[in-house]
Amino acid sequence: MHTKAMTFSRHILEEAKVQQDMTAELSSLLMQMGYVGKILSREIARAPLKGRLGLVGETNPTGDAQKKLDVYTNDIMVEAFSETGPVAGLVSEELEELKILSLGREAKYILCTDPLDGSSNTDINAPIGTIFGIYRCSGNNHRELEQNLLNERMKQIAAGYVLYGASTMLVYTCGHGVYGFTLDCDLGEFLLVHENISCPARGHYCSANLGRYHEWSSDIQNFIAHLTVHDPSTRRPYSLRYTGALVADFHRSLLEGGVYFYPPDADHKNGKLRFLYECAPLAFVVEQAGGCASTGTQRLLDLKVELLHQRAPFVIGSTEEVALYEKFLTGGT
Ligand code: AFP
Repeated sequence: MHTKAMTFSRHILEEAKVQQDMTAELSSLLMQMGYVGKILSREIARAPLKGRLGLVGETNPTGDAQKKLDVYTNDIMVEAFSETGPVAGLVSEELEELKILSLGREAKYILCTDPLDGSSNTDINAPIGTIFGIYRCSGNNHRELEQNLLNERMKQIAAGYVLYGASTMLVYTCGHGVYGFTLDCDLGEFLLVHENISCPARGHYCSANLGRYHEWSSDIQNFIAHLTVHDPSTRRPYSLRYTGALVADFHRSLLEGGVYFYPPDADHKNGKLRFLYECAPLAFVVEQAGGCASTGTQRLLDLKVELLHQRAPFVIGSTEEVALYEKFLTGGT
């Protein structure tokens, strides 16, 4: 079985034969991301044995309490991409500023990442993830790179995530479909399991932190009232699934259909999730799979960002549910 299987590296090489934008530099960057996914998978599994659970006692640039694993996985990410040439700059949830990694000729990309998504799950052995978005870049120094990234003169050309769950999965797109690979730990290879993933146009799961229900606008409360009405002819009520790790909750919507949303609340006036390394990469993935991502009032990827750690209201998943959410938010129902 394994001799026929398509490894992640071979998949990238095959794509490079037919996709012009899959340059040698992008291929090597993506392969390195696969390698990082394997290291993180191993280190996350060992964390309880190595004393790497619990809090550090510091906060990250957006005010979240940092877990030891947040810092450790960020250090691994920085180290892994400092050793290779294609990444000019790294934007991470755990770093205040864009970090220059290389200004060499090969350094054509900016990597935006949340190295450890869902940190509240680390200490209870629940799913967590790594999110990445890759932007083509130009710029000779820190200021130019950051300005170009924020002015959207750089295009997101690849994105994906690694999900550390019952098994470790890597899902990626480089703008020509979405592919999902499962890590075979014995072989040390990500093997293709989900070819050309298509997000169902409609599902019956919804994911949101309903603990915030009373802080949400009446439009969103009405949307929830709609989803929870008992009407089997329209497959309602929807079932609630919420792990507290965006990657895990989104992954369910991507494969099985449904909707994930994180609207503004009392503590997060502009939503909680960060645009560059949480929302935008998953938006790119979902659109490539035929789904949708929005702020509730506009396409997510059309949003102009001014700050590296800018937050955005976020809804993502099946086209029908995202459209319905927008309809409730813009007074269409
Ligand atoms: P981090 O662990 O990277 O900070 O991400 C957590 C997260 O941004 C996202 O993964 C979850 O969907 C969301 O927060 C959960 O937030 P609540 O605990 O407020 O529901």
